[in-house]
Formats: sequence, structure tokens, C-alpha cells
Amino acid sequence: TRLDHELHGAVARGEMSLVYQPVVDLAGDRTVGAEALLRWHSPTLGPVPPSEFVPVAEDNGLVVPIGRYVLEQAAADIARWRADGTVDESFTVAVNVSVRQLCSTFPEDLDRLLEEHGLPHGALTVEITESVLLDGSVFSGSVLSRLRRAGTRVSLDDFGTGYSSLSYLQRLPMDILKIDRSFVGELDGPTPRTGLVSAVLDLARSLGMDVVAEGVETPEQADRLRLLGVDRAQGWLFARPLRPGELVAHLGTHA
Ligand code: G
Ligand code: G
Ligand code: MN
Ligand code: NA
Repeated sequence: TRLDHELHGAVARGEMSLVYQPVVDLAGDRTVGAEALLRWHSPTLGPVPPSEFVPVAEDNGLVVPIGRYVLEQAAADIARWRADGTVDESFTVAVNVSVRQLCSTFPEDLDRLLEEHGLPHGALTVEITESVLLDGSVFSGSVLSRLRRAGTRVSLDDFGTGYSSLSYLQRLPMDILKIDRSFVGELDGPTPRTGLVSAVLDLARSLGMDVVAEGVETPEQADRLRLLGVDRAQGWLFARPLRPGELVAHLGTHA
């Protein structure tokens, strides 16, 4: 296809970039980290969202070099921000990693990259989507264990939209659960549906996991999440995904 064709060489031609969406601590409204989100601006196709090109890149294998670009860019950005005092050592950047990328030489690549930039494993968090659990769970399980032994925190994205059962979560230990925005969206109005968020919180606590709520758009949603005891959140209420320079400016006023 056209998209497949244009995707070849897109990184080398400088068409890819990262934006960062702040993650806030709900108790203090402080920015404690950010999620790196990939952007592709093709000169012929225009902006193409990751939901369209990541699946194609998974199929044609380009997700490996693209994923390497994402890791390298995120590591370089965070190393620079730490060096110039924009962020402190507690600030973490979450990077989305696809199944195919995890199944390559991911842990080794990550170790080398962090060492090159003089970063501890805590500087980057690895975010995987729930569907990874279905897809070769035995292998990704060993990769995840290796990452976590080295000190990398692993986060389960889009939680609640897939099929992960309790037994998966017990067998594949992870550090953070990200509550999908579809559930956060039900926290508005006179009869908010808090049941699912409460259940996820209980589950996370029983497994010793932290929780991040995604897609927070209204003050009402943030208040309900605070009352329920959710630690951290991201969403348009706090900030949209920002270009690196915009994130630095944002941190100047929201750190
Ligand atoms: O804003 P947004 O359209 O960026 O993100 C949509 C989805 O695309 C995210 O939920 C995420 O799962 C995926 N995505 C964004 N950036 C990356 C990336 O760098 N790598 C991978 N594998 N997926 C990403
Ligand atoms: O990794 P993941 O699929 O969760 O990526 C987050 C996606 O959600 C990105 O595409 C991002 O642009 C989008 N997003 C971020 N904040 C909000 C929000 O408050 N509302 C909605 N609807 N989408 C958001
Ligand atoms: Mn994500
Ligand atoms: Na998500």
C-alpha cells in the first residue's frame, strides 16, 4: 500500500517526531512524568496517526527501527532535561513499546541506550498494551521479568479494554496499570459510573501496582479520581501532548 511504501525511510528522512503528554500527581497537581507519543508527518500523506501506521509497521517489521528511534529520542530528551535541571531524577518518561519490538533484542538495546546516555533504569517506563498478554505471553513474560529485574518499570496500557484476566496479571508482574479513558469518561454527571474504576483500583492494590488514569478531560473527572484514591493522571484537562520545547515551558509553570 501507499502507507507501507511511504513508511520506508520515514525515520531517516526526519519525518518522525515525539510529543510528550504530562502525567500529573493528582494529590498535588505536580507534573511527575510524561508519556512519549510518536508523530509521523509524511510529505505526501500528511499527518498519519500511530493507530494507522503502527499496525502496518508491526506487519512489515519497520516497527523495530521506528521503535529504536522512539527510545533513542526519548533517552536523549530526558538526559538533556536532567542535565540542564528542567526535570529532577524522579521524572520518568513512559514509552510505548509494541509486541514485535519486545520480541526483538529489546532489553539489551535498552540497557545499552541507557548506559550511553548515563541514565538509570528508572528514567524510562515501558508501556505495553493489554493485547500483548494474549500474543505470545510466555515469551513477553520472560522479557518483562528481565526488564523489571534490571529496574525498568513496566506499565499495562489501555487497561479494561482487552481480555487480561486476573491470572494473566498474576503471572506477568507489572508495576503500573493505566485505566483506559473510556472508563474515565463515565465519571461525569449526576450518576457517575465509578464501579469499574473502583474495581481496577482494588485489583491494582492487591497486586501492588500503581494506577494512572488516562484521558481526563474535566475537573469533575479529576475530582472523582482523587476521591477514589487514584495516584496519577494524564489528559487534556492538564495538558495535551506537547512538543519538547513546549513541555519545557509547561514544566516551568507546572513542575
Ligand atoms: O495520540 P495518540 O494518537 O498518539 O496515540 C494513539 C496510540 O498509538 C497510543 O495509545 C499508543 O498505543 C500508540 N503509540 C503512540 N506512540 C507510539 C510509539 O512510539 N510506539 C508504539 N508502538 N505505539 C505508539
Ligand atoms: O498510549 P495510548 O493509546 O493511551 O495514547 C494516548 C492517546 O490518547 C493519544 O492518542 C493521545 O493523543 C490521546 N489523549 C490524550 N489525552 C486525551 C484526552 O484527554 N482525551 C482523549 N479523548 N484523548 C486523549
Ligand atoms: Mn500509552
Ligand atoms: Na492507553
